[in-house]
Amino acid sequence: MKRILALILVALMTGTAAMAQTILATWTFDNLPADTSANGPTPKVIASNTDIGEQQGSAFIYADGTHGASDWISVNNASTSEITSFSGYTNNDPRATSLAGKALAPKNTTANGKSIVLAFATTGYQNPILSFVMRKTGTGFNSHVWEYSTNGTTFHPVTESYPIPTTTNAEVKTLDLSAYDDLDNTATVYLRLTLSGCTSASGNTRFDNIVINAETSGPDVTAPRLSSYSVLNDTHIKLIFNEQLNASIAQTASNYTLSGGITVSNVALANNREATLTLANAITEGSSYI
Ligand SMILES: [Ca+2]
Ligand SMILES: [Ca+2]
Repeated sequence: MKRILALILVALMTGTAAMAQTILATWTFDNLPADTSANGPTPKVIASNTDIGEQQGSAFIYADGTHGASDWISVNNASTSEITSFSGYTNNDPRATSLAGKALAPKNTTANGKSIVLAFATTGYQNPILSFVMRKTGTGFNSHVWEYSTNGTTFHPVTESYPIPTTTNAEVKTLDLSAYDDLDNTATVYLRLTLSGCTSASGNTRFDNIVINAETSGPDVTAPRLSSYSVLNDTHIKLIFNEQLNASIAQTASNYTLSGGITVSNVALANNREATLTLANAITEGSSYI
């Protein structure tokens, strides 16, 4: 058994460009009151879930006339009501145990042209993606216009869109906002949805399981660390790293140095984490290579 007591890798390796998605904020409306319930009317400011996401209880939906939103009429047991809740959905619920609970439901012809605003932070994150499940009644809002802002005052159009359902089935919708770099690493992002096309007082569109995902911001500047290594034979050493490697850098033999005059002639990379080095000169049993 050959031993290498210590191995110094003078390798500048950066992590792979593939970055994990993080849930920033979620609204699942588990117990959202309806406009006919004893604990109604439906609130016009709704905090994000406190059971999932980076921003628990600190991201908000506004329907109260602030932050660029319209002031929706929310009253109990009245035909003037423009916002309520209905039974919800499990589609797009990011929690380990999904719960249908309730769904937020803007309604009424009087609300045509009104807007709700989602406000959240992307500090330390980039490329936000919005997703949700929606269900439109036959006379519900058939036009959705999305805009974005970084100050809650000046809104810019989001040109991405999704087809409005032509049936009353629940459908999951996604709005990829990665192209709007103003929304990367920003203290407050405002997404505004303006609804129109409702054709009856009871016509409504239900929204549930609203999720904001994003990627970690900026390049990964922490170099991979060696987790373990094994000596396969006197000219081959296998190195296992703690994270994925940049393939082109990891496969460059000159990025690896060993002491004792040992040079690396070839690198074979497996699973982007395991580098098997072929040594130009054989290592000697019992010697130390530092
Ligand atoms: Ca729900
Ligand atoms: Ca971006």
